[in-house]
Amino acid sequence: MPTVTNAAGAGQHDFVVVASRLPVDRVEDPDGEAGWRPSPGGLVTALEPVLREADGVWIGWSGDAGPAPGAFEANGLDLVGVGLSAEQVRDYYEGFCNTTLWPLYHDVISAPQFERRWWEAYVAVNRSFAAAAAAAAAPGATVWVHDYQLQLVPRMLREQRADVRIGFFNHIPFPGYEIFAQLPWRRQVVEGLLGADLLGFQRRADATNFLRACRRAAGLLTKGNTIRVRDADGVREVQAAAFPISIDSAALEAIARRDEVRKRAADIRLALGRPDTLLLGIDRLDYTKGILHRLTAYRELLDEGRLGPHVVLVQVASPSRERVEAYRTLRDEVELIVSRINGEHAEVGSPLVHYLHQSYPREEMAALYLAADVMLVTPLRDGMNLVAKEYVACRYDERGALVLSEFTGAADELTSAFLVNPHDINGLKDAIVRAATVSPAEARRRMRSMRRQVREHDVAHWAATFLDALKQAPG
Ligand code: GDG
Repeated sequence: MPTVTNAAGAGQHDFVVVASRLPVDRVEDPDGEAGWRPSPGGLVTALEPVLREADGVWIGWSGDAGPAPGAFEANGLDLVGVGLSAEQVRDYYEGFCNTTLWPLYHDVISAPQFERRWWEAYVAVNRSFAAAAAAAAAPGATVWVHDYQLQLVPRMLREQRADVRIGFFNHIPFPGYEIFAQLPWRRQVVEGLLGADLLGFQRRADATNFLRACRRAAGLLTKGNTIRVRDADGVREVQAAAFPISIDSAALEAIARRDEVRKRAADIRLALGRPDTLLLGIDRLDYTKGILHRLTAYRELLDEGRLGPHVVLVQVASPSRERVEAYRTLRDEVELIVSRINGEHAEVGSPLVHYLHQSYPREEMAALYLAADVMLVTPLRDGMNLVAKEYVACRYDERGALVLSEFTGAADELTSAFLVNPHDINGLKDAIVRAATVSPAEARRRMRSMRRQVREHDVAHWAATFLDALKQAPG
């Protein structure tokens, strides 16, 4: 039995979620009074029932520089805010997380930068999160740590609290060893993660890449999904496996079925001048999402006159990481090609690309999904891609077609999509044309099969499967 090494300082929560961000945003009312507004995402929807049932707490950062907000309650959930100084936001968040790890783990689509100062900030911030988790967890609690921003937390936490059960889930890809090996701190990252009892990845390939990194970067023995780790308490066995994340399919479908959302979908098509075909892209404005490849394919199809008379593209690119240079450059490149397409092909009053650098409420997203004939999801690398699953969940009418990059986790599951290699612009163009001209019968067959997958494997199923495996992990 594991020992309670810190029972005196143990907290009171039997279930602790540790994620880079809190599930709320700080807001100010007109009188300058600060408060918190829920920022609903898939993760909080999935974990809310578990949090309520197990007297849980969510530890995260508010998104603003400043002192730690500490423990508070919002929307009936217990939350603990970790504080980041302005320097930590720069070095840890914008630096190590978004300019080192993000591009490295996405197959170096953009060149990662390795700065020793950023690594030191990463260690310090991970230590703050681990301390907050150690203080909140009751003896024998379950702690679930999320994502690449917090890879050192499992080991730091285990060193303080050998009694707790620790799970870790990586939302983004885990790269092949030849790429991971570039990281000057590769051994520390592997050892940090191995403080967990169970490590979850989006795809089998990510888990395999991690197992290889354990052998190569840390010289450990692995057998199947199991890694043998020797630490202060002797030999432990850690499991690494795939747990593909999903969405709250039923809730999203219910939004799409609302009268006002269906009306809005019809109004969107009207506002676009009743196109014969409506193509749609929805992404955070991120260089992993293949937005430029998609726009290039669309532009060439227009140049060649292969798309029929009235085919319109709506591209929502929600603002993201705007202080990071690679994101500013991408925005310029996207806006240049959008204006070239419109400059060369549009007529007065009817642009061919409707580019929206804004964020929308979920109802508007559902209306867009419902209005679109062809959904374009073309990342160069993506852990899962929830947008693809959201499109499928909204299409209760069994219409519409999905063009989906092979390099997303979703492609392992949504095999009835029109699968593409986004680097192959000719192949991408052919897939767009096929999706735009597919017969209604074939479109229905494909959509039905994808909908079955998304309905049966929703986010609640994902969380339950992971937490069940964590309970059973050898530890
Ligand atoms: C990471 C991994 C993995 C986007 N714009 C708006 C908006 N969104 C929502 C989408 C979707 C979510 O954001 C984006 O999720 P993705 O999965 O597509 O991508 P990442 O943000 O890169 O997420 C990814 C995910 O973690 C989960 O593990 O799938 O691979 O990179 O839900 O709908 N939502 C609203 N307005 C917008 O303007 N309301």
